[in-house]
Amino acid sequence: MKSMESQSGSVFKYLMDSVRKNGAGYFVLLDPEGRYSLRIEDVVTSITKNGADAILIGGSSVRRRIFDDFVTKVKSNTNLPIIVFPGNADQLNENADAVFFLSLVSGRNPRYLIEEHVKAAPIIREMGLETIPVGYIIVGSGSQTSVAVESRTDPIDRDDIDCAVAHALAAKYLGMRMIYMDAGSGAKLSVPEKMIEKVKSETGLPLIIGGGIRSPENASKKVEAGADFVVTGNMIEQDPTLVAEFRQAIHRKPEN
Ligand code: 1GP
Repeated sequence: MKSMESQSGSVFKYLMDSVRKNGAGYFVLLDPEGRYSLRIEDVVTSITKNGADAILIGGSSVRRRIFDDFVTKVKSNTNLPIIVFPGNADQLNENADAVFFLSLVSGRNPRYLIEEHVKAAPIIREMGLETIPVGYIIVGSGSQTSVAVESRTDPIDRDDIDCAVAHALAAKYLGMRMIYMDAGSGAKLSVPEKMIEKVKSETGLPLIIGGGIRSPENASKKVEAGADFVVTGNMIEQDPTLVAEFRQAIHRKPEN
């Protein structure tokens, strides 16, 4: 079991400090079942060298053994914080530094609103993992994505900004500390800037944006609209050296 210090919010504090320092933070998502252009050890070394702020690990349906082996490999090749972005309660590992305790608030599937959480809670306590409560909102992206299929939920209409705001506010009032709006891995269309602007201004919560972000320019637009963190997955699977360009586009000094 980890020390009490690791349970008191040190990863969350690190994330907020990096936003204060750089204007916004950059997460790389690694899927244990991803198709990488290099050995995973080399991918992780490159991500670390090129300066992402944290590594997220997760996938819609990864099994426990594959997940555990993958986290162990990533951990032994980086000093960046590793945050679990779990598809289910099997995706937990004590080598991680924190877990996004996600509630899929855009859906109406009890499994992802509370059931997996009840399964995961005693395991998380035993591992001593820091939990970061996150309201997870899937946004329509022009075609079906695996997260919508796996979770058996409908995404929020990408033009319905009021609906996104209502869901994000509900997550805030339930006590969640961050909002993650995700168009889904490999999405054709990323989360619209107008939706980002409004959700950020109406909730004031730290906002993570991911799904279908294929260029540093697009990542930069998300930050200008109000994203505190941008996530890329697929692009880095294909070419980990792109981390440096994405980081430069996302990191910017705050005005004061
Ligand atoms: C998916 O937001 C992440 O949950 C990352 O998406 O793989 O499209 O970058 P991409």
